[in-house]
Amino acid sequence: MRHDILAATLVGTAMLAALAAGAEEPVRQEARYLWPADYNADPAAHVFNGKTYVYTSHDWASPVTDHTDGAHYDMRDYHVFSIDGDPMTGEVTDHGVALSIENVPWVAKQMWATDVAEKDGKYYLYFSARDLNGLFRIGVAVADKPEGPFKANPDPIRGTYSIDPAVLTDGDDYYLYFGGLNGGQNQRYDDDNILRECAPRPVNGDTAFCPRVAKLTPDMMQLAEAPRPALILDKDGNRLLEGDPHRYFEAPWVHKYGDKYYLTYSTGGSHLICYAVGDSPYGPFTYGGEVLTPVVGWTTHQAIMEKDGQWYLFFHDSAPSGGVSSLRSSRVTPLTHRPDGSIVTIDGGKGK
Ligand code: FUB
Repeated sequence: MRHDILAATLVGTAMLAALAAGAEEPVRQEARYLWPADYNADPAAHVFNGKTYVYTSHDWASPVTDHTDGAHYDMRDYHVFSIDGDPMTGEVTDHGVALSIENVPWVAKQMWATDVAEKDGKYYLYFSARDLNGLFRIGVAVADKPEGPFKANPDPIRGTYSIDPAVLTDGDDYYLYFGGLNGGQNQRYDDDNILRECAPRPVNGDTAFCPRVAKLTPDMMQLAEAPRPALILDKDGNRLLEGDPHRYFEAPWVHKYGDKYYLTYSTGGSHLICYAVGDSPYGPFTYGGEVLTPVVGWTTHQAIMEKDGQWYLFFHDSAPSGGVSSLRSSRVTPLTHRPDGSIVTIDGGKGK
């Protein structure tokens, strides 16, 4: 069977199965590993010039064994891949290192998740890493081609903190989302963006943290405004609470479907990818459901993109490394929006 027909059949079958079983019943479907030769995580995927490009953190067997605050996620560079044609079957090319710690003077360690946006034929790679003070900041690097190489600015973007940048391109406007809890340090900044010297982690019943959003300046190099919380609300309009397995933890990603903005994110310890829907890039976003149930490994981190009329979910798991949480592998699988705008939940493969 041709792959596009196979994918369509899988999606159609998945949708029917989900509808028959109830909206939140996860469907099992094919998911392709993108780069079996090595470990790579936090995939950020976009179509540039008709081709799919995937930017990943590059996991490796670091000697760091301290798991406090995610120290074992000790990455030192990013890779860029392209996929010809159908992301589920097309040939994957590894274009090598997109950006290395050696070339970014402000970075001390831990190059965590990244994303890339295109504007006027230039490509801007946003990345999170710890600075010389141990604080996570977000930097930007520029290239003339999607495959790089990217040249980093000597300083991080002013006013940024925490981790996991993701950029939404909305017409002529570009919005930067970021923020992750615990090792990602978001709890050290309240909604006023001010760094606290000592900030307790939230406990059950506290108002849950939300990712941050700010418009980028026209040159893509700085924030055009102070970051604000992209609120995630329940159906009654209340902020989700710490202790809710669907509350925000890290990995924001926003895609536009029709005239709605879909914020997807990881829930951390409950190991879900969830979505929330809003009418503006700033939110508020109303909780919608689960996109992906737990994968093998502790983290997962997603990107969602459309190519040739089909939507795709990119994510990672630790199955190929036998469950080592800091040795992850990126995958892609079709994603389905139902006619009512809800998303069909995909089985992440961990089982009960
Ligand atoms: O890869 C390091 C961190 O783990 C990312 O920044 C998070 O999203 C999680 O995937």
